[in-house]
Amino acid sequence: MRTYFSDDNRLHFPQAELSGGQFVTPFERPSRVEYVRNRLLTQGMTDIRAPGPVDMAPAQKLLDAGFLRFLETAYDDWKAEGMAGEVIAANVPTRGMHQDRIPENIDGKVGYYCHASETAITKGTWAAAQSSLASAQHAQAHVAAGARAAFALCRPPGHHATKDQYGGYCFLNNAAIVAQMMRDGGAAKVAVLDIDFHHGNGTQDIFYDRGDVFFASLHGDPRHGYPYFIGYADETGTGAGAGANINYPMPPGTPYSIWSQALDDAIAKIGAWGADALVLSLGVDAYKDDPISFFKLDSDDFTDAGRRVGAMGLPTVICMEGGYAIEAVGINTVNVLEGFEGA
Ligand code: 7XA
Ligand code: ZN
Repeated sequence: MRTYFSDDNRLHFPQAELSGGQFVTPFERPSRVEYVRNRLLTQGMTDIRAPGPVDMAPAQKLLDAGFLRFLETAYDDWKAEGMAGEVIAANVPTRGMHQDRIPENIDGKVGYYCHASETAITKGTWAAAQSSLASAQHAQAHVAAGARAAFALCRPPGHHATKDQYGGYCFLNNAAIVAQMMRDGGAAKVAVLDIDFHHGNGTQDIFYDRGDVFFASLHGDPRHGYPYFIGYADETGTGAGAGANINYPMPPGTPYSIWSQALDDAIAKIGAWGADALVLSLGVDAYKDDPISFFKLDSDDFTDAGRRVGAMGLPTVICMEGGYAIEAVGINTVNVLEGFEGA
């Protein structure tokens, strides 16, 4: 399986993440994807290519124009206002406040466009987010040209980014944009299967009212884990999208024996729905030693999960999402790819 990967991911590496009331080195850091790249090479998956240029047109079609402009200019606007540090949201519109008025002040704008303040924007964030999207787009082009599957080693990840909000380390929703590109390329029905530990709220947001893209997410129960306010089982889609969204929230300590039942159910539902192409949002933070998650999957389980997804037989673009047990991230990610290829 071919991998697309951009060194420009390194342009995004905030000094700090607000976690547990402290500023710590971000869990989402460049070494994560270096471990994946090294593991790919160790395992002989050496077809790793730099993506060509990003195409922003599909993002512009799918996402809010003001949000894209914001992401592009936020850091410069922040600095122009005399802010000393990186861009961090401190004031957000909560219950009882206006949800639809966008402040002119950059501090206010950041609060409007951000849903989680752990995620900082740096000078290089926009370029890195675009390079991440470029990897996903070129993986999609490779599949459109006839490959069974391709792996986009995206960083920063994307599945928490909505039409008009960033957060959870995500800025541009790579998986959603690629799903739209598959639709535009001729696939009648596209499914996004999200096996990252965290609910793919951004992908759900983007397709919630659409009947042509099915979204399934396996994740930590939002009563116990980020993103906390979305990801419940009763969120099933609306309008034309009614019935095309399915969530599998699971409790702390969930082992593979339970998790894999949810995976099988999601796979069966995607099959019954009639998807003819698949995007896999691949996070490996369901791993037992992940520092910010609470499932109990072991490394071998990821191989088995990959096998089950590969057995779906669909043209598939695999986009990297989360995973923070740094040294195991490479093993677990490549295990999924190997399982997929061995199906
Ligand atoms: O899939 N998403 C992630 O792995 C990022 C989760 C961010 C959690 C931060 C909570 N403050
Ligand atoms: Zn995650």
